[in-house]
Amino acid sequence: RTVSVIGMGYIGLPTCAIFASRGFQVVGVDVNETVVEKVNRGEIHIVEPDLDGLIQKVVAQGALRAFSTPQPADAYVIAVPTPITVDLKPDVSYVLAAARSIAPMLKKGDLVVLESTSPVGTTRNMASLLTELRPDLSFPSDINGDSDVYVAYSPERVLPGKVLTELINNDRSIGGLSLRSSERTAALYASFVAGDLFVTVAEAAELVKLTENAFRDVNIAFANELAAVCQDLSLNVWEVIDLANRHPRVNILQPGPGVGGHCIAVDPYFIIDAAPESTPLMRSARQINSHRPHGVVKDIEALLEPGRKQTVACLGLSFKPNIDDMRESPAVEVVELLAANPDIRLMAAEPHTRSLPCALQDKGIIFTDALTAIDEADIVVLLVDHRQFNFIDSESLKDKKLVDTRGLWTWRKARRPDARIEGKKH
Ligand code: SAJ
Repeated sequence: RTVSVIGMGYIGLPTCAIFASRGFQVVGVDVNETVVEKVNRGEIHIVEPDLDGLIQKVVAQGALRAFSTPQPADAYVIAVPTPITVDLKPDVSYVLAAARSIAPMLKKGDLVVLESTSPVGTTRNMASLLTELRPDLSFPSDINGDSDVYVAYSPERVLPGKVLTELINNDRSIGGLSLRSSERTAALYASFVAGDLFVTVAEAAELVKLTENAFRDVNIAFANELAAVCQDLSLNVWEVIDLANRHPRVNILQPGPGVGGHCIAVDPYFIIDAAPESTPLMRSARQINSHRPHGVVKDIEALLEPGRKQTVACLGLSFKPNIDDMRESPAVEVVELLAANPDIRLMAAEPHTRSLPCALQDKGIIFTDALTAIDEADIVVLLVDHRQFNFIDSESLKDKKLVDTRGLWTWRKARRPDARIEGKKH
């Protein structure tokens, strides 16, 4: 049994590793030659706990081999990027290119599963393209019918930093273009998924994936809006949220400098694009979250004393805590905006990387460690709540002006010990 995974990125590579560890012969395909060479050496090009050891093992066993062009298999799993264009339209060209690349190899009995986050209708469009390219084979067209090749959508929903455990333990939706396609897909994933598998139609499975991330975006926008309300009313937003969340049916997420990464900040646009008249809430959440970095910069600039150049130390650059990924990071955007202010001497610290990302190079920003930056700063800005920053001594922050976008110092560390009177259930 051979599985080919097209795209060896943040999702494809761990998926290759898991299939290979469950007895499949796995062929990983990526257009990037460097990725292919690295994987064939048993190395990885992304940071993800425990993945390096697993890849090393399955490559040494000969269960995973990487190629830059597609190879024949019995099942094809497509895990390529689906970005948005500058005018916020979904770009499914990588999915269609992947389908084109496997079309010549398809044979009767094969399965094609799309995993990439995709606009509603993409799986069916992909099947239409395959039908055009391979008129000699039949593809699913009727939910109850049979076909030569089976096609389904089954989105990943794993959290970067916990990918291996979540791949195994999370439940999965499976949207086959026919019931037989769903059955085949369920059998494939049952080889490693310990969670439940839920069968639905392809379009519903596509919308489910987008909905999960849009829900999180709206919830974070709510927290960010509440942060603005609390600023107006001189209240501590983290305390308000913490106490509101003690209600058994309230679960508000955390405010911050904005929403980064390549999922939550992107996927709602796939829904907005498909139903522009019906999505005022999602659109407004996107606006609130993508405007946050500008709000943070305004708060920092309000602390500057006129007529004197002051040092601002920005702590953290990644898009969320305890990872090195700086793609679409709101922290990077804050630093980039601050770099344009001639009254600021700007310092930045990011314990997970050795240098500034491209977007911040040649802008006069001093890249250093957190303690040096704090020491020299007039204003300290906490942009990412990395574990390391928990250990910063409050003495070193004593005479500094603080902009704490994650509530690390202003709430999590400063919680009053006498503010909780324990009830009988304790
Ligand atoms: N964030 C906040 N406040 C919060 C939580 C997050 O401001 O309370 C910010 C983070 O700092 C970060 C951004 O949101 O900048 C996104 O981080 P995240 O941890 O919420 O999500 P991702 O992008 O790492 O992964 C998400 C996950 N989706 C959901 O939790 C619904 C993951 O399960 C998906 O598989 C992934 O998107 C994906 O690939 O779609």
